[in-house]
Amino acid sequence: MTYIDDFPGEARVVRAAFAIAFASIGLGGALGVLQALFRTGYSRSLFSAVDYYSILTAHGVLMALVFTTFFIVGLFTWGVTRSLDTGFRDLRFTWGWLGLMTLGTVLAFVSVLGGIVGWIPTHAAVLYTFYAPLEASPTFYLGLALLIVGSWGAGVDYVLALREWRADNPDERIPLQTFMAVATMLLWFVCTLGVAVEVVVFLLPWSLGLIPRVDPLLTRTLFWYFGHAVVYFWLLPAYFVWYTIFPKLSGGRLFSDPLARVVFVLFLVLSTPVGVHHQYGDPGLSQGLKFVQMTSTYFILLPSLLTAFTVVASMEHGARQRGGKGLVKWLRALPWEKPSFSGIALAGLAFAASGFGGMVNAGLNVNALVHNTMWVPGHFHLTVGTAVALTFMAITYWLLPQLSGKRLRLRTLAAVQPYLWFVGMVFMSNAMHRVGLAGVPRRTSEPQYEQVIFNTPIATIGELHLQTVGGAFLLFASLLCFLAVVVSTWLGDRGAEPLAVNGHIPEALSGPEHGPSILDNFRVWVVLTFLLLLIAYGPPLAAMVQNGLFAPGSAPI
Ligand code: HAS
Ligand code: CU
Repeated sequence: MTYIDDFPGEARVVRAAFAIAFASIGLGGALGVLQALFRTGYSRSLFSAVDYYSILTAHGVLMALVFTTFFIVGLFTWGVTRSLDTGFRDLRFTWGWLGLMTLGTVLAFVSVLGGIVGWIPTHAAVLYTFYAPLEASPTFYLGLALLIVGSWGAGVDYVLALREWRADNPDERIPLQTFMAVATMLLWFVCTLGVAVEVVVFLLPWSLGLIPRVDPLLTRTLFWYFGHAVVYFWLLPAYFVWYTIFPKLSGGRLFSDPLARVVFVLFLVLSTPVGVHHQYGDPGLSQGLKFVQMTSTYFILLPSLLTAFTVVASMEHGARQRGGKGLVKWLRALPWEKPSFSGIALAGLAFAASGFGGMVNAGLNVNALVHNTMWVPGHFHLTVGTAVALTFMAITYWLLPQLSGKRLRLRTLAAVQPYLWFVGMVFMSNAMHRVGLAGVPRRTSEPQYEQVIFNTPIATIGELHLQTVGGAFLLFASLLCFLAVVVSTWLGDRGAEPLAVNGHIPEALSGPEHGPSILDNFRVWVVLTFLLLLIAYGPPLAAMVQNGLFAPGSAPI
């Protein structure tokens, strides 16, 4: 039996969410290529320097906010219903939140489009970080608000399903996939509070003309309270795949279930009180506050380092089950020809590199070298653009047959797709890091330093620009392969023979009973999260609003 036979209604929801996610990544990816051509100077005639900002906003919003959120709610809907073995109580509610998310996305996208298309009376060239003093049309903020409120509905569905399951299974440990989905959604509830206040209390009334001005420092601080934690809202679903499905794809089993729970609890508690590491350059925030949040940022490395060891250990266990031997030779025993496996392994490899980049970013003093340079887009194309996006694409190859009852088609394209992505990203992101170190800024339409020339000398900015553009084309080719496989599979017939993909997930080598049951007590972790938040954000926010909510001020403590 596959998922679609057990939960046909939920499978339809997941497919709808995935369809919107894939449409966004397709459109956003095409805009990405245009951007690379424009920014490196290869084709400055594509659009105007002013339109660049609208296109950059559309690219960032579609990739980082829309693709991720839709994929995540789809993935978790599958994981929760599968692991609890119960469907949602009322699918009308489920379609309701998915509809709200879709409406919000359309509204936000059309608002951005207004900046380029003359007859649409909106503008939103505010980038995907959309904080003041840049201002967008109210419809843009409204759209994003609906996207977020809709995604809260997904969290409500997961929590309700868990409560129902708990009533029937009072003494059992929460199944791991549901545990992870609920922990991630709790993190999402906590961190979106910041952006909700920013949008509803400040940005929306301001863009409607109801209040004359906002305090940029206060709204930026509220944004980054959300803006850092959101990266773990993207990462944790990838970890969900790495912990619960990847060991099986490697041929083995997860090493430790309790450790996976500890990792997710650490993310829930520690992800939010670190947002100030995006504001090291902001005047008005004290060095003391920046130092404290730098220290907490280094704590949040811990769960990822734990993940690196456990996931690689589980992968090695799988390789040895498949007959792998030796210190490193076991790597050869892994199924590198299977895109669901290779995509995740390559995503992990990219994440190992970008994790070190993150450590550089987090240093209060070293950050001054890289802040606002192309280094930062280099960092996030490896993290969210590869560790997360490539994992999502890879697992689609494994999930789609279970969700549609159809065999995966165009398998050769699928097999090369992760490698193309990885190689493209190695070129593009390495070049971005390096031009960033040389001082090329981000968030600007002007190509700094050398302009394009095809026969640029080696080891110059011009050569790195060439690598950026070359990488971008490989990435786009990879994306086209992915979309071709998905669309062709989707349009294919349901064959008569049973599917080769088996959705069963084996138990961990060390099961949940080996960990303390307090791990499953989300109430404790949420209280602890708010306590830390009070310490981290209470004093600076109180200082900022002392001279009035809407007046610019600073946080001297
Ligand atoms: Fe970051 C900026 C610090 C992780 C995303 N980050 C950004 C921005 C984005 C982003 C989008 O402290 C730009 C925002 C903007 O537009 O301004 N980041 C960190 C740190 C981490 C980190 C310390 N970032 C992420 C993740 C992201 C993400 C995850 C998205 C998903 N980041 C920063 C800072 C800035 C920043 C500053 C501000 C910069 C500035 O000045 O503007 C850590 O969480 C990283 C920990 C990771 C590790 C790696 C562990 C390795 C693993 C791999 C295992 C291997 C496997 C496979 C499974 C310690 C788990 C093996 C395969 C074989 C074949 C062997
Ligand atoms: Cu961050």
